[in-house]
Amino acid sequence: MFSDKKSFQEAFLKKLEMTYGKSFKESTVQDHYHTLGNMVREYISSDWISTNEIHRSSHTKQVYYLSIEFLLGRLLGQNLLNLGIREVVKEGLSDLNISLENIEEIEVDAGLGNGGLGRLAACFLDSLASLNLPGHGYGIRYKHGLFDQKIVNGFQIELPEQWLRHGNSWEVRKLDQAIEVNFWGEVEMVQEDGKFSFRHVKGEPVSAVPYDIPVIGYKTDTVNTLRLWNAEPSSFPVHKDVMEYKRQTEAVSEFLYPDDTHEDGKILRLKQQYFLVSASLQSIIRAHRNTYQTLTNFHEKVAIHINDTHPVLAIPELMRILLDEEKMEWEDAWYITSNTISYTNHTTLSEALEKWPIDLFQPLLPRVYMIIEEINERFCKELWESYPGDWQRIENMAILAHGLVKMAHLAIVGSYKVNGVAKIHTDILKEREMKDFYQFYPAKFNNKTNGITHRRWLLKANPQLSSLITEVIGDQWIKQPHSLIKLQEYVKDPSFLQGLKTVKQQRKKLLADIIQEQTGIKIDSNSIFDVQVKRLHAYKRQLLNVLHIMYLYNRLKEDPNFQIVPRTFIFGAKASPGYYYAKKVIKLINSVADVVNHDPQTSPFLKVVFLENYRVSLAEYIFPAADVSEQISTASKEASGTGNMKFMMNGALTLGTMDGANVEISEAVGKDNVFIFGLKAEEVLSYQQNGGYRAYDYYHHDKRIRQVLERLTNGFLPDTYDLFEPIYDSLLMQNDEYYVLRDFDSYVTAQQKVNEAYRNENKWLQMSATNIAHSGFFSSDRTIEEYASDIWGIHSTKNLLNQ
Ligand code: DL6
Repeated sequence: MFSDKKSFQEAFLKKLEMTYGKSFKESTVQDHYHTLGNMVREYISSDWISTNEIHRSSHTKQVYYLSIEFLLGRLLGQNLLNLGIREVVKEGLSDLNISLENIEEIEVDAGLGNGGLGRLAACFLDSLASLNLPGHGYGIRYKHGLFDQKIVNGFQIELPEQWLRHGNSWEVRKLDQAIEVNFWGEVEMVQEDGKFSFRHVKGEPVSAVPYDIPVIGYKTDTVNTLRLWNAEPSSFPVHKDVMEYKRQTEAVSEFLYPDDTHEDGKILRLKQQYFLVSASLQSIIRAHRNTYQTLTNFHEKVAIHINDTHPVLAIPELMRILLDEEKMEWEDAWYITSNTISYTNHTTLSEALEKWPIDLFQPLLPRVYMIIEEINERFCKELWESYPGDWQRIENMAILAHGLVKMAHLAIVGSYKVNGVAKIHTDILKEREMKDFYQFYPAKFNNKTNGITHRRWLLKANPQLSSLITEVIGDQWIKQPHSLIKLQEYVKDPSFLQGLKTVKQQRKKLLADIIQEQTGIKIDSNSIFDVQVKRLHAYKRQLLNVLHIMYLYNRLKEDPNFQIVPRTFIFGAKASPGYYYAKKVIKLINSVADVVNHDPQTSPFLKVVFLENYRVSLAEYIFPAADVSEQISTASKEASGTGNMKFMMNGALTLGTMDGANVEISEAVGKDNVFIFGLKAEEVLSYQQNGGYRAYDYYHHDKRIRQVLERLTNGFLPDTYDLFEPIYDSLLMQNDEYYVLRDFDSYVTAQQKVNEAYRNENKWLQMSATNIAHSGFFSSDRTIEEYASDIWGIHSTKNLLNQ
């Protein structure tokens, strides 16, 4: 049906009529979207079946990526592109007077994630399928993804997200494969054949119903699966109050928790974690049993990766199944489990390291808790043998301590590999945060620097730049992103640079139009587009950016000789609804924008835009238009960052600290092609350890800082009264935990360098081209190849597919 535009048109019209019982004339864009979506899903169904069949029959090892978040964004455009049928569809629709772009635009993002961690999982799925690797995702089908953000009067307001409102063409409900997950209840000891074992009984069952979404590789026959679990009432409820039971059950997959750092210890969140893990493991084991009739080879045929600690209960749950259902001995079960599970750590922020109160944990998951107790006891015994008498060390490393279950400790003990997400992050884990564990298990620890799928973030998001690149070096880069390095030969080529300039200009105009439409603010598309888009968090230091804008404004007002290249500062960020400080910063950005944008003296040089509801589909318009990529976290705090990679790939220059993957970006392109500033990670860590930082000193000695901070609270920002006092206090009374004032001067200097560099257009374009040329390393294809060979031991099934 997609072989040529004629047969596509016929199939499209027929499908439209059959699905909606409407004539073409009566149909809506929504109808067109779903018709096309259904056609694509049907089109790939035979490849989907044969991929599964090949994985089964070839007995190839498979990886299952367990993640509480998958931030997919829109699927239609990417699927058409990966299948290589976008042009046929576009032409076919255009003959019917339908715009494919309009159809693509009405798709609501699948926003089942908060930020970096969830988007990484989505990039990994694309790379696994595109590299023909047998790898599948398991997650939760939240009814409401991350909240929709509205900005009202400069404040963030949250609205429930509704991605399923019009149905979802991509998923297939598989009721016949539903699984029961049990909560609460008790543990019973049973004797069988003279052996004692345990059983979880009298639990409250929740039915986990799988919804499968095809993951289509780029121009290959591989179609992997993302399986999302929906929580529904079981057919065998034990609850007396049926309505209450239904409500409690459905609540499990109702909402994505809107916080990527603070864990607030809600029982529903723990329920979600166990729901994901138990349903996934039971389903993986069922498939394995069907193929092999035994679980003794489980670890040889299955790798299970846990994305952060949220799915760490996979460890005791696998043990439970092997012990209680398979009746294995502890040692055998532990051998299989600890050779199946691997774990990625995504943060060193202590508030983000999950710890669950035992009081809350044990009643909800009694048998799982018992198993954790046993794992802990055996682990502590091992520690005692290695470090006899070193009680302090054992207490620090224990899984259960001070009334808490320490999820990261459980993850390290039960996994065969543990990785960080950028070189500096892994080093910090090894040398500081997880030092004791690294000493005990040196071989487990490894680094896997994050990556992003260049097929979404370049090929799809920036077709103009993609065509230019292909004109110059051919299209090999799409399958082999490291070959982008061939562009290095052209970084001084005038016609390539001219092309780059034209593309950037086009994309800036497009974003300027979107900004005007969404905010009413008219921006100069010749100004420098300086962008910071990411979750709002104190450590990411949007505050440093906004204080610098206030400083620029003051200079422009006071110093007639002060000149800058016109600059548009663009922000996009959601704050967790309960994160008081972060919400204040959003209001501050908007208040500063109000003053700056309405001042006729400064507005030709300075504009500030806050784009509401930052999400994947909006990001696809932002990255291609950026000149400057703000990556200004306090060094040591950002594990990797992935936005930094998306900007670089689209030719923006990084203005950043030596943190996360900025370090590797800077090494790849060389110091002359990035703007680095601020404290180094060692300096931050040394301040933290030894003290010696006094924010007041910077306030007293730097007039610029004084003036800017005073303006936070002295009425300069209209109608804000004492609104920003908490921000002022965080910097001075609470001694500036994230070293904003400490890095202020160095940031101002780096910004001046940006300003000067931009004046030399040719030089800037060369820097931009150099960044694109070196961005291939940051493709998730490279990352996934490393995971596949160093951690999972899985191989491409390309040859099998072609047989
Ligand atoms: O690894 C993906 C992404 C990193 O790029 C970010 O630097 C890091 O902050 C983020 N971590 C989280 C973890 N939050 N918790 N827990 O989102 O992971």
